[in-house]
Parts: sequence; structure tokens; C-alpha cells
Amino acid sequence: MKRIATFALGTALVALTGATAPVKEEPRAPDGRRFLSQPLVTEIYTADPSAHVFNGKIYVYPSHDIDGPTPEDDLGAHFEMRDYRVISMDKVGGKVTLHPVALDVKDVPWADRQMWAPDAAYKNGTYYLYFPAKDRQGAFRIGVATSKSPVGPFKAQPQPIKGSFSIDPAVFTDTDGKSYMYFGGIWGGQLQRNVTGTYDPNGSKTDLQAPDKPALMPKVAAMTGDMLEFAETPRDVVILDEAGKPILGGDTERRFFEAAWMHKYKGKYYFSYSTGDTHFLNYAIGESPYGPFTYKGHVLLPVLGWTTHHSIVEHNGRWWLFYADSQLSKGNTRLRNVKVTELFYNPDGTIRTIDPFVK
Ligand code: FUB
Repeated sequence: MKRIATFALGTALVALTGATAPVKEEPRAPDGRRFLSQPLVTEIYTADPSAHVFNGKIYVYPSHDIDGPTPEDDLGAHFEMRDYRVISMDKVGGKVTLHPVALDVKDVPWADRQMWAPDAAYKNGTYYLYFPAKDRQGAFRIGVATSKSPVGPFKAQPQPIKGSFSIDPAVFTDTDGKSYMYFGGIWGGQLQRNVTGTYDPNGSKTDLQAPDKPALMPKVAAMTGDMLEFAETPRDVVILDEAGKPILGGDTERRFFEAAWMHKYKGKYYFSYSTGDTHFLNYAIGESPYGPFTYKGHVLLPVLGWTTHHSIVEHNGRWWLFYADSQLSKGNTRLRNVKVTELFYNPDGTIRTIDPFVK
């Protein structure tokens, strides 16, 4: 509403004063559609926003997209991010602050490249930044770094989390204080190259190539009390269809691809994720942080760009979806920007699907 009012006011002023000052055009997608919300920061490209409320303020932990030289491919080699910067705001709609570099790949002893979607957590006076990166063998591992400040700088542990693999960590702390890491991603996220628990560089490039079999599922593991390691061997996050059967590999509009997120609403556990090549954000509901989770529908319809990745967080009694699209770069899939919009529940606890464009 505020955005539309600004454009309208600009037009009215020019009409009244006869001034010829250029009126800002409302940004639109190449096909003419109007965006539901605007980028949170424009100074740099950002994606994969993991939002948390710490001390009453919103902190967003995004990927920092850069325009590297590597050509685009199905395994995401063109996502060559090298560092993280945190975004903060007192409230949605308030002033947005982009903080300095919180962690650089050169300061992570085990990591070689591709600092992909991170997440953060807080416990006993310490902030934890969780991040995937490729090691020198080209295998994705998940690392952790700590700081006394939510915006860093963070100091990385010398080794990745033992037994970690694949991408997109999301750490959820339950109301009983226990924390869990959800993670995984197929194709470039290498979940299909870790089916035995050991990285197989010659494993399938994309998924299991078995459309009639249960899809590869994301993983979950409880964290140790110091938040630095897995307390158990990661297990499958099972996503079931309405008949109680695991979602199949060929069910590409519903199966898990990447971007795990967990939130709790009215005592139920909501596992949400991206479907990657079909471009939806979906969700499934369960009774325990371990699942199983029953598929419920779309959180978000496809955005401008190839991928989106999100987080869902409550602040001041309202629920917010942080997501990303490629508005600033006019659709360049490797240069994304994070956004936020309000999320609403139906009386039965299902989520009202969000269209990232205004009708
Ligand atoms: O940003 C790099 C990768 O692209 C993320 O890890 C995925 O979730 C996808 O957004």
C-alpha cells in the first residue's frame, strides 16, 4: 500500500507543480506483473534469508550473491558466494541495516568455496552461524561459527560438524529448549551423493532417478548441548501424502528439493521447503520435530528467478515469510534479493498460499 501511495504521490506532485522531475516507475517483472513486496536491501545481492528474533529485533542471515565467472549449470556451480553479511531491523517496515562481513570463506580452515544458505541460533549468550560450503574434495559439509554478537564477526570451528553433508542447514529450537538441525538438498546440494552416509563423487548428478520410489528426504539431527555437533546420526524427515504414503521422486511439484525450514504454530510442527526445479515453497505438518510430516500445500507460488528459499518467523504477534527473487537483476538467477511479506493461517491451521505478484 505504502509503495503504491509513493508512486501516486509522485505523479500528483508533478501534475500540481508542472515539474518535470522524473517520476519513479513502479518496478515490474519482464512480463509486466507487479511485485508483492520490494527488496530489503539494494546495496548488494542477497538470497536464502533465515530470519530470527533475538532480543526483540529481527536478524536475517542471507547468502551474499556475487557475479562470478563460472557459467550456470544444473548443479549451481555459478553460486560462488564467499562471505556472509547480516541484515537487521527493529520491525518489518522499519529501518533496515546491512552489517559488515560476518564470516569470510578465507577464515574457515576447512572450506574451499560456495558459501551457500546459512542459518543462525542463540544459546546461553552465544550466537551460532551454521553454513554449508564445499571442502577441498568438492563435497558440501556444514560448518558452525560463533560470536557474542548476532551480527558477528563469527569465528569458525576448525572442522565441519562431524557426520554433516549436503546443504541448507536450518536450526530450530523447540519450546523445551532442545535444538535440531534440518538440512539437505538434491542436485547441486549432493543429497543423492550421500545416500550411504559417505560422499560419493561419482553418485547421480541430480536425484535418485527413480520417479516411482520415495523421493530423497531431507535430514534432521538433534544438536549437542553446546550446539556445535550432532547428538545423533541424522535421520530422514519423512514427508507423506494425504494417503500416508511417502511423496515419490517423480512428484516434482511436491517432493523436497532444498531450503528446509521448521517453525511451530499452535503446538504443531510445520516443515517447509523448496521444490527447486518446479519453483514452489511447500509445507507439511507433523506432531513431533522428527515428523513424519503430512503434505499440506504451497506457501509461495513461483517468483521471478529460478530458485527461492525462505524462513517463517513470528514477530510482535504477526507471522512473516522472508523469501527471495531476482527483481533487482531483472531475472538473473544468480543475483537475487531478499524480501518479506506477511503470512496468514486459516482457522484450521493451514497456511494461505502467497502469490509473489499482485493481481
Ligand atoms: O544460494 C545457493 C543455493 O541456492 C542455496 O543453498 C539453495 O537453497 C538455493 O537457494
